[in-house]
Amino acid sequence: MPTVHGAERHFCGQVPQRMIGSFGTSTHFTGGAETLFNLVRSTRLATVAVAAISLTALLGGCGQQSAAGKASAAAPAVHYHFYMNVVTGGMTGKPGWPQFLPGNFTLPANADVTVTVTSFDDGAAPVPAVYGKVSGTVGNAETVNGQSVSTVDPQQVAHTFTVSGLKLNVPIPVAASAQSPSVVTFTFHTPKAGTYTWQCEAPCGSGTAGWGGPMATSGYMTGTMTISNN
Ligand SMILES: [Cu+2]
Repeated sequence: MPTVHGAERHFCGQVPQRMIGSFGTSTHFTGGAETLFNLVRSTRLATVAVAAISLTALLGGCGQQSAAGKASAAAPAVHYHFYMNVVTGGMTGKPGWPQFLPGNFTLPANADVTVTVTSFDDGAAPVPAVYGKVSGTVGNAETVNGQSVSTVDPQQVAHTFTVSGLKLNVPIPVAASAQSPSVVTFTFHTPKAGTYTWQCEAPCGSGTAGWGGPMATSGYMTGTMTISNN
């Protein structure tokens, strides 16, 4: 039995690729207040984009079934793409405070979302082996600089994007250098609407165990992933 959400995702064969939360070419991240402002603004735009898509589905209906016929039936579901950066404290002027940008964000419910994380951090924060394993993504895999992998050497992990409530774990390896970021891409199916806490499980913060500072501060190495129906 098709669900309401399943039906809404097809949009009658319209553009299958929607870009939300697109933060542009992250390899040229410059840091500073202006960039941070743009990121916040983009997050807001992402929410608007999701709302617009739902409205299109609502208003557009699914007419012309016979004309579209087979093409309509075969049209891929709307596929979202979400972009995050991991920047170092040196880049934001807050040494010792690496940060996911954005750290608090909204994604559509019950959707396939491809996430690209571009990490500029060239420092390792070794993790227990379990956090070197990719889980909860399509195929339990991620790509690292274009290459599909199911694990990352725990000693070479810089950060993880982990949502324990969803059994989602995405290790992010150290960047070759600050000028040559690690680009990690994964696809996951978002759950029903709600709020989910994500946490970096690599002790990249302050204090003797590395779990202080950014690791314990929302918007840095932990945050809220809001899953929304519109
Ligand atoms: Cu981290």
